Amino acid sequence: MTVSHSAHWGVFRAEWEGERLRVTPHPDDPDPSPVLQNVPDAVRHPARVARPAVRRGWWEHGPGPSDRRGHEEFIEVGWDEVLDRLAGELRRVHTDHGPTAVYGGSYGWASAGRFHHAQSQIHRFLSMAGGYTQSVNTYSGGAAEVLIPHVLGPFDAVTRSVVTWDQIAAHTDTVLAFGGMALKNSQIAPGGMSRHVERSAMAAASARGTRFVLVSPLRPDLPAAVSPQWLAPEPGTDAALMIGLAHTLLVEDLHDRDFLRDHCDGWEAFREYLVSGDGRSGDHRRSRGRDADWAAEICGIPADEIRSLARRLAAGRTVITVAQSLQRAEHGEQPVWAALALAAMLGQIGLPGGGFCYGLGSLAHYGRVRTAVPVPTLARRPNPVRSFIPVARVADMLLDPGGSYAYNGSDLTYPDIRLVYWCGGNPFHHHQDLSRLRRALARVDTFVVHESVWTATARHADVVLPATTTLEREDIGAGGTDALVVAMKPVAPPYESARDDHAIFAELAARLGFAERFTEGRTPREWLVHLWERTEKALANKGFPAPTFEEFWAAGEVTLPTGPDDGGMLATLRDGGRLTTESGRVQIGSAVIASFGYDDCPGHPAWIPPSDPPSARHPLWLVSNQPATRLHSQLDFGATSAAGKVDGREVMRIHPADAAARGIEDGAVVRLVNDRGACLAAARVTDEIRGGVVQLPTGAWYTPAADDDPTCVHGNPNVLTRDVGSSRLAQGCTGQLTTVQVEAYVGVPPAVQAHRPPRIRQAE
Ligand SMILES: Nc1nc2c(c(=O)[nH]1)N[C@H]1C(S)=C(S)[C@@H](COP(=O)(O)OP(=O)(O)OC[C@H]3O[C@@H](n4cnc5c(=O)[nH]c(N)nc54)[C@H](O)[C@@H]3O)O[C@H]1N2
Ligand SMILES: Nc1nc2c(c(=O)[nH]1)N[C@H]1C(S)=C(S)[C@@H](COP(=O)(O)OP(=O)(O)OC[C@H]3O[C@@H](n4cnc5c(=O)[nH]c(N)nc54)[C@H](O)[C@@H]3O)O[C@H]1N2
Ligand SMILES: [Mo]
Repeated sequence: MTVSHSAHWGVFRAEWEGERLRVTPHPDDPDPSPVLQNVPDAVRHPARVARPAVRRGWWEHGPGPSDRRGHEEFIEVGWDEVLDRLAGELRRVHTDHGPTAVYGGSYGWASAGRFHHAQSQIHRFLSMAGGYTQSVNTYSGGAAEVLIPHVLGPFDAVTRSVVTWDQIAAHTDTVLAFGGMALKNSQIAPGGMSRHVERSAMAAASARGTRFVLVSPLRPDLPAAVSPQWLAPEPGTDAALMIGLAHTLLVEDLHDRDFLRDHCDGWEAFREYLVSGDGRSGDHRRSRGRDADWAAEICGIPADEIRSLARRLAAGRTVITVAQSLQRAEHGEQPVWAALALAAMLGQIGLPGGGFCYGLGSLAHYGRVRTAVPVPTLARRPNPVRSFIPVARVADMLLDPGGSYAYNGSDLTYPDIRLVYWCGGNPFHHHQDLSRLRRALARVDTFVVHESVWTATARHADVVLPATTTLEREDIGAGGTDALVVAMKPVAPPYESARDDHAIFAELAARLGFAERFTEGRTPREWLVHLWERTEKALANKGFPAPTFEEFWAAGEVTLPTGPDDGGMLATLRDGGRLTTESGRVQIGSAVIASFGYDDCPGHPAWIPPSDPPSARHPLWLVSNQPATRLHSQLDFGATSAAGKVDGREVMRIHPADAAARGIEDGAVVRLVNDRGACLAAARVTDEIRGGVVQLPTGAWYTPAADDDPTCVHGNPNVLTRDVGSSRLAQGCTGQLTTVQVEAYVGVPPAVQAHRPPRIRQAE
């Protein structure tokens, strides 16, 4: 039997051919993702967690700090035993330390499917259990999520559904893409995507005459088919390049004075910054300001190229887009804000196919119109306690209870965490400086993880509860910008004794006395019917055909109507509409941000040099970007992901000159090292990367060489990245860039055994 299913990388059909699961893309998908072919291995891979497992020390000696996490063997125990112990531990922590001592940040992408969505389940459970310390913002856009509401408007409203692919194909003359719009990235959309349109939209625009300018250290960040102009500035210097472009627009009188006067606020402060002292000369009056020559010195793009690019931007309909990667870095707020200022100077914000975009092409959700009715989702419950951290500050919190830090104009204090509960995420994938994360997690009393597979996070836990995958349960797949809603049907029974996250939480809720509130007396199927009803009612209210759940389920999918492609809230700005910012206009400067007094995020876009630039010891920039062959760490053992490795090791790209200087040959094993750690990788020598930069994607499961050697033999770049916030404004993740040395590996490289379970013993 063929069933329909949805994953973050696409909608697909699955059916068994003997022992092998055959997975084929949705027939209407014009550009399906190769990541789909990781799925067949997910059902019965040896990396699956088969039974509840507990760290021996925790089971035998009880909760408490331990540096044995990640080193000790596990004991398999029965479901009832482990749930009894865990319920007791939750009760103990609540009674002795209060609800804020539980960290349910639990950040992570989990899987498609709206009801069994792991984040929704854990947050519902922990809210009902009395509350918890939660996380705010994401690793994806942490800096932009705080900045953009100050300077433009609500993050979702002004980033999604404003400039669409259709508009670009029809109207845009120049697309200036900082960080590119890599097709590898737009394979992905949370909840699922039935039609990947980016490749064809870019091709259609290019065929009409749109010119694409790629600003990135990596040439593949825009498809070669659109013949982009490739500018490769030094990583982390985009804000300087943008300021140089802005200076040219100003001094050549190419800026839109009317737009700046009518729709912007704070222009004067930025203008003054452009023309005033640049730090090169002590004499303020002799300075030419932050002009193209100033920018060229910082970013490495010749000044005449900067000037001619500025002229081109002003010569037609231009859209400026900033990939999320630029803000996942120290001072990551600045390139986003500077790009907005540049777009404001061009005066095209709110025009079709023009103005400013955040993240276009970095996820398939951007650049599309939304569905006209809400898709089914499990509603969030309010957390009864107010305790939160910006998500990427997790290790700081665990290492420094009671410590204070600044965030978005407030001074906050880290809570004292005793129990960490993770469900649907992988901090040993997403967090920076993994040795530090290990030390941080050693300090808590109890670390609980629900996982389907033995990730490094599961291996570092005290209690590992085996979760089903979407392939083993029914659910509704929907994203909100893709019109298709998918009836996700199981293709396999639960693996060994795995259970649904919902079922695990329901069992714990029963032990803690709130089962009825948690389940509301519904079976999972009844929940699906309940979630569908909201969409069904919204369809009926708007006069659209409104299939019942039974009709939807029998059909396997339903196509929802979509909203108009009208430019959203930025288009209304031009007709006198007001934004939700402090002045109601675009904030080129912000008195509010200035009032916070942060020198790492002043009151207007600025160039702030990195605090850890390349040095004699660590001369290379490391770009650790999203992997082309999988979503983050998910299904790293799958066929597509495995095919991208060499002898099971992740591939690092390096420029021929940098390779030759180090005696590194294509395919050789290399060691990347800095003060935080080291990892191995396989070298790919290519001139598609800027000199002085190496690139190693995220997602290889962290695999330490030995108990006493944290070198990752598999190629996880987060052993190297720095665990610091973007600035005091947003405290966002800065994992994208760091500096390293790279050397040829001498000797026989250790074999990679990343996807094996840890040592597990049956309980006596
Ligand atoms: N150096 C560096 N680091 C980065 C980034 C970077 O650019 N550079 N990017 C960052 C970004 S943008 C992001 S979004 C994060 C991503 O970080 P994560 O979202 O944490 O990464 P995933 O690998 O998607 O982790 C999801 C985990 O959930 C598990 N899972 C899937 N479905 C279920 C389920 O139904 N139930 C349960 N219990 N578990 C499930 C999967 O097996 C997997 O281990 O990484 C960040 N880290
Ligand atoms: N295949 C695949 N696609 C994904 C994901 C995945 O795991 N796999 N993850 C998804 C998620 S959660 C997110 S948030 C998005 C993230 O979207 P992004 O953050 O935009 O994606 P990245 O691939 O990390 O970075 C994009 C490109 O930016 C370039 N870059 C890095 N540093 C700089 C710099 O300083 N300046 C300039 N100009 N360019 C720079 C790099 O060459 C990199 O390839 O991707 C999504 N798409
Ligand atoms: Mo992300």
